[in-house]
Amino acid sequence: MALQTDETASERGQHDGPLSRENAGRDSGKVVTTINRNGEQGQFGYGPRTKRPYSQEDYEHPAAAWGAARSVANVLMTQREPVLGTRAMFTMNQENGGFDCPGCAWPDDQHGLKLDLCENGVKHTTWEMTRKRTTAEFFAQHTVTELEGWTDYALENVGRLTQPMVYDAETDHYVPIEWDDAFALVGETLRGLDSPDEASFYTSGRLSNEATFLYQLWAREFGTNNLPDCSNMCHEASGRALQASLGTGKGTSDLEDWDKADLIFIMGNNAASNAPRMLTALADAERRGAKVVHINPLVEAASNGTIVPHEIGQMAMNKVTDTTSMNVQVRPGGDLALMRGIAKALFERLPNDAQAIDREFIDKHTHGFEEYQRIVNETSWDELQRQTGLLKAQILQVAELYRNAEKTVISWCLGVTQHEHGVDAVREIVNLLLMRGNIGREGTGPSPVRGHSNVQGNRTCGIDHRPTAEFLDKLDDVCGITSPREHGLDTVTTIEGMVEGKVKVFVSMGGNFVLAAPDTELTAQGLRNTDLTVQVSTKLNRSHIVHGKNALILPCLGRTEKDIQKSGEQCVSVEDAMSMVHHSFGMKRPASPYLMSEPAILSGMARATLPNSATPWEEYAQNYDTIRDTMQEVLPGFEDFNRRVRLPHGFRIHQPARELDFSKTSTGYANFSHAEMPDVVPDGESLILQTMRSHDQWNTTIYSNNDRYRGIKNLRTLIFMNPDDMRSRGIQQGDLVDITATSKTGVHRRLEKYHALAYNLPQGSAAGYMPEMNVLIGIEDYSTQSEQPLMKNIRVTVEPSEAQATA
Ligand SMILES: Nc1nc2c(c(=O)[nH]1)N[C@H]1C(S)=C(S)[C@@H](COP(=O)(O)OP(=O)(O)OC[C@H]3O[C@@H](n4cnc5c(=O)[nH]c(N)nc54)[C@H](O)[C@@H]3O)O[C@H]1N2
Ligand SMILES: Nc1nc2c(c(=O)[nH]1)N[C@H]1C(S)=C(S)[C@@H](COP(=O)(O)OP(=O)(O)OC[C@H]3O[C@@H](n4cnc5c(=O)[nH]c(N)nc54)[C@H](O)[C@@H]3O)O[C@H]1N2
Ligand SMILES: [Mo]
Repeated sequence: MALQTDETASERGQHDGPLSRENAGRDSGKVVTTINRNGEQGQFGYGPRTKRPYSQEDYEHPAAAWGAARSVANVLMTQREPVLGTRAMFTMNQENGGFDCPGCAWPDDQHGLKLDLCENGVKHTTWEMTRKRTTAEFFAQHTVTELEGWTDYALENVGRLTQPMVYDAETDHYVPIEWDDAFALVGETLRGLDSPDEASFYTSGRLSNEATFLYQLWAREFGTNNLPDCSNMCHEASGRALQASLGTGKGTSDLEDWDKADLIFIMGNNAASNAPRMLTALADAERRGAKVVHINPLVEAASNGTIVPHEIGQMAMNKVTDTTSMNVQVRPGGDLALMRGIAKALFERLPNDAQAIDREFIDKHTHGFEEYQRIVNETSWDELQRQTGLLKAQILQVAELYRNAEKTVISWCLGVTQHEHGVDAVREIVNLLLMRGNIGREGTGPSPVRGHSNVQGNRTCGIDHRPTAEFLDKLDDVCGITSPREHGLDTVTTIEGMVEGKVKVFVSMGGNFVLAAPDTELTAQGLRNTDLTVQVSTKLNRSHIVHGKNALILPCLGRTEKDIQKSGEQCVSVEDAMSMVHHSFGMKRPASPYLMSEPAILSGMARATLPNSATPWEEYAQNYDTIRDTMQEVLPGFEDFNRRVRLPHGFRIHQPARELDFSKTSTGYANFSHAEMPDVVPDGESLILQTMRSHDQWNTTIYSNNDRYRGIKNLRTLIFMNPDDMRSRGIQQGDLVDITATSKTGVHRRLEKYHALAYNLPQGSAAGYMPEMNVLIGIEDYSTQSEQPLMKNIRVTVEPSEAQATA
């Protein structure tokens, strides 16, 4: 098969040297801040560099149609993996073996009959399985300073990392290092610290349960709870809210519940791009007459109808299945008010409709209902309309659907959590569910849509900078260690700690911290300030280029690859967004013979750090069954782990709240919350900017500059604006604009020369892409409820650029 791509070398951005205005083409967005050492300005779109013109058109096709197949084919081609990529599609997410899709955390279909694949899962998998390689020769050819000028697309596109590398300051090159020497460097540096709290251990949500357990064990045996993770930027708010309301950090619904619900809310989630396999559930829902309500300032593609990916026949006939009943374009941050409005409508019906709420459920299982009812009744419709940006009639319409549904599932994602009042908003969602007893029954429940494929398992298995005493006691008891009791650093405080010189070692299991975190410039400064950065990764990324005084790149096996240790072939396990734990077997030959598995790397680093440790680190790495034997002693719900993980669908972790056992809350009942309604209406001048993903990206990994479902080609340096907001600022379609963010403490941060594009979103709001726009998010801009950075709520002003581009 011919391996051709339609991109040129210059578009790959590999050979065109440092970014300059001349070679930026139309993609002319510029940050005023810089993360490069030489102080040179100019980070543009993080995707491939292109001179092609951009375009925007209305996207009217259903989600997951033939465009999806084409888009998959493009990635397969550019990654030179057409054959294996296709085969991978058929071994992913299968009940009898195969590997867990390393993409999102949406659960596998329980019936085991459907080939439930998705475009973005295939892209994600192919990106990992690429034939391209980042070799020692590559690093010998390019200094780190030179690589600073490459786009992020170009960095990852060099291919899979192949051997451990260490930074050599004298030559400004990464040079090869033996694994044992790398471990020794980690061990020596950590042992040389004045306190274990001078190290911070980050996790991106891909790490398997087994590796996760070893990671937190290493950190705690060493003596710190500094375990920041991507959850700190993602669903921290959900965890805290659900814990306070229900005594569990997770949703209680599973896919069966989605299959039985007669009403589903999708709040703040771009499902067609970010949880594409959800489209199957939505199409099924529509077919059986269930209602689906999309609550989002944008009308996202999942609400436009879908062609269900596994229904090949339908796909061939281009047969569209509807996926929506209603779109509710709430104002950013207005979700709490909307939930309250629905509750108010139900209360107002009570005199004539006693069944509007479930009195019996409320009396038997909940606490704090009267106070909640009082607060809701006291909130005026005027204020509810103002805060939601909706008309009372629209709210009543949603309330009507909710009243008439027997069984409701409410799901949400980052549009709800990445706000100042994210915790209150999630608790308000739970209030609404409790009112009608929509929990602990089939077809009901809260259902946060998690992000990374194992981000939920990471928390379950101990990644938590605020661990409970109960967990630590058990860990200490079983593992014979003495864990520290003080809470550790999260993402935001780790950045602050690095900048202040208090955090001197930064270890990262996966991820791309410098781009994923807020305040890019400060985060970069922090990382550069450390004595050592350790990146365990599969692909080259910006966090290898923005590094500490010493720096290690430790390449690991990906989830698709065979993992052979002393006791034979190993499997790992993951937990999906609905608490199902199942195993994952790699099937492919490793990208390089020098790669080590994540458990083996962790074991090596731990041994070098803790020479007198009684923990059987070596045995753990040789046979993961022994890790699981220990885990089942420590983690509730993991009894008989080794047997149950090998069952065809794995097992569901027992969850008391799902059985209406709320004994883990402060009152022993499900708690209604009584939050004050926040004022989320922007003043006339500012807009509330949200940062989101395009269709063709996985967090900081950008596959292309297209965002198909939003009709965008060849452009990431854009800001979507309401046409009225453009008009009142004298901005025409496509004009270059400067964006100035004002942080909570009044600090300004700026992005220049972004293209303003008209889009259907509420007046006063705007949208653009992460991670480019992270430079606008100040370190001080985090929620006081969850410490989550305000990634969906940046106060900005937008004005025409002084000099319009001459592109
Ligand atoms: N293909 C692909 N899949 C992914 C990822 C990826 O990058 N690519 N990332 C994974 C990860 S880690 C995560 S956490 C998830 C993220 O999944 P999403 O939450 O879908 O991620 P975003 O792209 O940030 O989209 C946020 C959505 O919230 C909406 N929104 C913004 N503000 C508000 C608001 O105030 N209220 C409401 N109701 N809606 C709002 C936006 O319009 C947008 O639709 O996806 C996971 N899956
Ligand atoms: N402005 C803004 N910022 C955001 C968000 C937002 O919505 N807006 N979303 C936030 C969210 S929800 C998240 S989850 C974070 C994401 O933050 P991260 O999880 O830190 O970032 P990723 O881009 O997912 O990480 C990609 C890198 O992971 C490595 N990798 C891939 N597979 C593996 C593997 O199997 N093992 C190992 N060891 N490494 C691997 C590769 O080297 C790749 O370059 O970003 C956050 N940042
Ligand atoms: Mo996430």
